[in-house]
Amino acid sequence: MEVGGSLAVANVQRMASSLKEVPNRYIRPELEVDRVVNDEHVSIPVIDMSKLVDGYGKLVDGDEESAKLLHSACRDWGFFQVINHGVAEEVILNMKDDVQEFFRQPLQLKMECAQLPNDLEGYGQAFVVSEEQKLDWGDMLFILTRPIEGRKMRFWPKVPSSFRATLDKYSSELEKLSVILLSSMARNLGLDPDELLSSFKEGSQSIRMNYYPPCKQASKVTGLSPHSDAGGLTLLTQVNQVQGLQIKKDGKWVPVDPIPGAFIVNIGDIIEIMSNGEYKSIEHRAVVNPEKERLSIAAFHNTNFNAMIGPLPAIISKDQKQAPNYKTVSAIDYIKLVVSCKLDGKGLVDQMKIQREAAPQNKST
Ligand SMILES: O=C(O)CCC(=O)C(=O)O
Repeated sequence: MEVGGSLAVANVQRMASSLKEVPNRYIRPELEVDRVVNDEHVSIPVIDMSKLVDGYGKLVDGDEESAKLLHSACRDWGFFQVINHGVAEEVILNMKDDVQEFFRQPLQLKMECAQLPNDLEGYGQAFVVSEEQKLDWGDMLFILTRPIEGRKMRFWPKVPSSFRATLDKYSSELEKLSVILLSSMARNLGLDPDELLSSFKEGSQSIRMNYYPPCKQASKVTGLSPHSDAGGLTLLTQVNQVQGLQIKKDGKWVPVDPIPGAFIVNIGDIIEIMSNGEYKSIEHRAVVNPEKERLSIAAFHNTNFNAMIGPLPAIISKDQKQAPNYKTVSAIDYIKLVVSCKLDGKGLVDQMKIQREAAPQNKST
């Protein structure tokens, strides 16, 4: 299925290794006015998954406190960290090692996995839709990992030799975790888990491995532009100890400090739309370090290609007073919309919102 691609731009890792001055296309004047909270007390909620599921990954009843914490994390933050999530440490460490090794290779070898025109997968940069657009200070390797029959192995690195098996294992473990999280969320939304999960059954999963080189003018560039994730649920791992993720909370940028071994989870636009706005996707961005490289791995869990993206009928009928706040479109049309947009805050969700005329005011005579 062809859904469109990204315009080709320079490789940032190579440029960074030889550059004296950052090209103007990477300089972001808006960063001068952005407010960043450097308050240690602002931290995203932490969810202990061992309180929500049993040793077999089945949801347990009873721990109201933890269920409520997850509900408020999804409703009020859109971002949280999960600990005791059941994904073996070895699976995460292997993934981190292999991703680091991939980016360490000479450009020529990495280019064996390069993006092609009209395709988002592969090694390169995404979301470049015009020659005038400002660019991000980073490269990425983007791979569709599920459904398995949709995999395009030409984009899967052969070096290091363990890469393909490592990514396959990581993909299946994160898929299982995402189903558990989605089931808990469905329950918190007053749904039968299947009312949400049916759209994600045999859904797609894609994994983006981000590489942000150090930049002497780090305060003037952006690693990844502010955006909310277009998909359902994202599970993020920071590969090395270099902090860089920031989320927008009450109009200010808040740095997120990852807990070692935890996943950072965020609600994507699809869950915002399906929950009719009860849960919110949150704008986030990646900043760059002046001295050290930074790497992250984001796993996006999306619906299957037959799903309809819109407020879930079960949510609307649960509360007859609720009108749908978002349009409903096919998953394919939704993907086309995503690919045609540059990363731009919550622009995509705004396009899906139903605009209502303000009710006419009663005129007193
Ligand atoms: O690098 C990060 O911490 C954020 C990555 C991210 O937001 C993404 O890949 O969509």
